[in-house]
Amino acid sequence: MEKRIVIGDAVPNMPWEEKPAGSGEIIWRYSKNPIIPRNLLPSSNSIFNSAVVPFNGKFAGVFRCDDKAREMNLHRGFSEDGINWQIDPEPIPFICEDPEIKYTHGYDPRVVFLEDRYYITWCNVYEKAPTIGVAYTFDFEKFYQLENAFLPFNRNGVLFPRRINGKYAMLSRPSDNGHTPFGDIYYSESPDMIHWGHHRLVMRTTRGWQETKIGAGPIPIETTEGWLMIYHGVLTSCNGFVYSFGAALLDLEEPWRVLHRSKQYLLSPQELYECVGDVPNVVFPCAALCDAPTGRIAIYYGAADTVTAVAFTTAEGLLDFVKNN
Ligand code: BMA
Repeated sequence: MEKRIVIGDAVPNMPWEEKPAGSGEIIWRYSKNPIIPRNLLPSSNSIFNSAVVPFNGKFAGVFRCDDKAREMNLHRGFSEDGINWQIDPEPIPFICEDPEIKYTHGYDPRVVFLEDRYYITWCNVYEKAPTIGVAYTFDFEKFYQLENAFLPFNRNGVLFPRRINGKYAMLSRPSDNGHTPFGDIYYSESPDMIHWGHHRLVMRTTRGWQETKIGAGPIPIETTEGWLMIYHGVLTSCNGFVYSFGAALLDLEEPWRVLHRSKQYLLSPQELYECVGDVPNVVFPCAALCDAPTGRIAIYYGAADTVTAVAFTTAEGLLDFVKNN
């Protein structure tokens, strides 16, 4: 049992796996990856880059399901154990009073429990341009869509799980309308989840696996030493983009201040399901469940833009990694 360093709840009811004997890695893949095959739904071409949360003693999630027309959509799912999922065949019917911002398509969701409800952020297609969509649900039955957080073009909108200095807080990655060849992580605040400002730069790209662009991944994990932010980074190889992920530690009260950042990646595409698929060489994390009493973490990531996989680590291991690398 680790000493308690994570602020949050227990997530006891998932089949946690211990680090394989003899492994020197900080992070280890679930033995039965991928957990969600591309064709779980009759209509799906691929199911990846998806977000899950503990819900009513079980699990709920919002899944990126690209269909066989290659439309990107958000679908609801439930699970008893966080591993085996039942996903709705139809996209979420968001309730939205303003036809101007009404959901048409979306991708790369994140989900967080914040105060009294679950918020969903995603890359929303508004007037054919990507920006950050925001919605909430109390029960995973009705989903209410709010204003888009930012102007296009923006991706990877990730909320913090509590207010910071009295404000809602979000990370995001201003981008372009295509396969953005640049991108840094920014921090923004809002008093009401509608109006966003107080924009601050958090981190720029740097060398190696994070040389081309970076984007926040799962909801940051609150620890006694700062916010643990798992993020993806992209390297441009002679064969195209390679998506890996690493971690950084952000100041608790001023999260735009980076305390530590990993020079090495935590996980890069190396298994066959990460290297081969619709977009080869992609691992893209969108959720991390942390069992606060033990510090165990399960990271959910999309692999090769095709399937969904899980990897395990610990908060203590991650903290040591970001501090020592
Ligand atoms: C990004 C997003 C992700 C995707 C990645 C690799 O721009 O579209 O959804 O996983 O590219 O294709």
